[in-house]
Amino acid sequence: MGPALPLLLGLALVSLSPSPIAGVHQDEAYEDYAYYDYTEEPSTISDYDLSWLTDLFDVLDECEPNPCLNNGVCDNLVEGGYKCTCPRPYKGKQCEAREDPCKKAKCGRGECVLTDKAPFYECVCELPFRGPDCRKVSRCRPSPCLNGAKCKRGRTRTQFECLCPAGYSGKFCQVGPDDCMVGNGESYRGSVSVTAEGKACLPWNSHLIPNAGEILANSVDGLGPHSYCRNPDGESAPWCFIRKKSKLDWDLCDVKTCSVPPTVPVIHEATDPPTPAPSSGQFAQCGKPEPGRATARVFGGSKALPAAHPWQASMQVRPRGSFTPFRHHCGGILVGSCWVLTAAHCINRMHEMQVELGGVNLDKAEDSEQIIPVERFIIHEDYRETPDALHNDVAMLRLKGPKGQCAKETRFVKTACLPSGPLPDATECSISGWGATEQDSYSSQLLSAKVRLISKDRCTAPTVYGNRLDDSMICAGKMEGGVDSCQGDSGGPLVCQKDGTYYVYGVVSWGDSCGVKNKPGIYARVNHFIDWIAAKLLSD
Ligand code: 4AZ
Repeated sequence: MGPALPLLLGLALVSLSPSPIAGVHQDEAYEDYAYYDYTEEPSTISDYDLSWLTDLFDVLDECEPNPCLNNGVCDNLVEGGYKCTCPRPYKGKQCEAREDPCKKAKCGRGECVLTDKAPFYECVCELPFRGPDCRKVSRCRPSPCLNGAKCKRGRTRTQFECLCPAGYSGKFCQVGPDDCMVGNGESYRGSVSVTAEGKACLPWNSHLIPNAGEILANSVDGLGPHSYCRNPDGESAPWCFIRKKSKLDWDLCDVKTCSVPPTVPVIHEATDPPTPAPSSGQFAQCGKPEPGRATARVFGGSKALPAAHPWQASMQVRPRGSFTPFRHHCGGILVGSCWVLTAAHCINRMHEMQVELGGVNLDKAEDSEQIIPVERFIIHEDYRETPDALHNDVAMLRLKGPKGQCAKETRFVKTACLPSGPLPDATECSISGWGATEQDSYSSQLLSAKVRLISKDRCTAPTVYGNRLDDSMICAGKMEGGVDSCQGDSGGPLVCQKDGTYYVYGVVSWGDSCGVKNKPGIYARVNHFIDWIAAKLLSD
């Protein structure tokens, strides 16, 4: 059974819909009212009990709380619903998206990057090209060489070279003798800006990087309007995005390892004291990734940054009774300190299970990760697998530990909130997992993508899934294909943001193939299972 909110919204819709026979209904309502009026006539208008009217307006105020993001201004529409007026450069129903002025900009021999001020873009020229559209050529005037390097003109019109002083390197001699990294370079803030193969790094605010606008708005993890190599996601070394045959790709950079301990202490983020779990068995907060990091995700290049999906679990298995290493099998979603929501089809009674929380790289032991054995599982009583579909594909994993004290709440490990009602079709949500990509059967790095909720009508069209769907399922993805969940992502989250909080809206379940046109991903519809999930959470 669904929660109360869908019912409320249903009522609101009924009261809102302009009916062709509205006049008749109004007359009837008036007659009722007139009769009541006659028997108990109030002395003044203020004596009428108008609370029903204010109640009605309460229900109808779709701008409370403000659904518009990024300082958008909300207006209720007469015909129902709301409209957000978005400040530039934001757009979309809820001002959630950013316009891409780079689509129209002409940057010649340069890269179009997003900026904070109108016209919200600029061209970063590939020197010696210069000017607002990178079409002028000027090699050494002014000199692009840094650290006292001399600029030397080459034979052709565009050739130049920076002659670096001893100890300096890089095309512009920007890499100094102390430019080095410690460990895997997570704290590296130096100036190397080419990959190990010598490819020029794209600026982190390049419009080619799907989340460039958000990276720009939250200059965290050393990312910002520059093209230096960084390691925000636990890679083996600093890396950067590059252009490869006009497509976005990424590669590691060759940064020197420091030979002496750096003078500035390296702060290890994972040593944050964990917030004590409250006795209710729930974490202090749900659905809030680390401030500033929530939006600092890198998609498209498809890498997800640490702490951006802190409810993401890797469900790992090995044959029961064996001592072979655990391997990633499915995704999961942390919904309580001791409870992970996953897909029923991920569970095999012959498997011993554990979950890994707080990590992004499955091939590496990370300081931020927590590995917890699974004590028991509960498969939904109505779970059914047919050749056509997976019905009621949800299960709960009870982690090992005393009530409320299994996973510890840290900046890398947090619960997702459970939704309290439906979200509109076309809401932008995100999926994440270590599942199959176009290239590989599994990804060692956590990947993430944006998808949209797809209406039941569109998804049950004969060319899509026809009558194979039931109320336990929801469709999300892109009808045109390309962005989707896949094998190995099953059991993982489809989360949607509302007023800055993330709600788990779906559990990756099934679909015809992956990323194919007209075959979006099918997710177990969490709204349909709220009572079932809550009962398990409260049971223990
Ligand atoms: C799977 O096999 C699977 N494209 C998961 C998700 C989707 C397809 C298959 C959706 O686990």
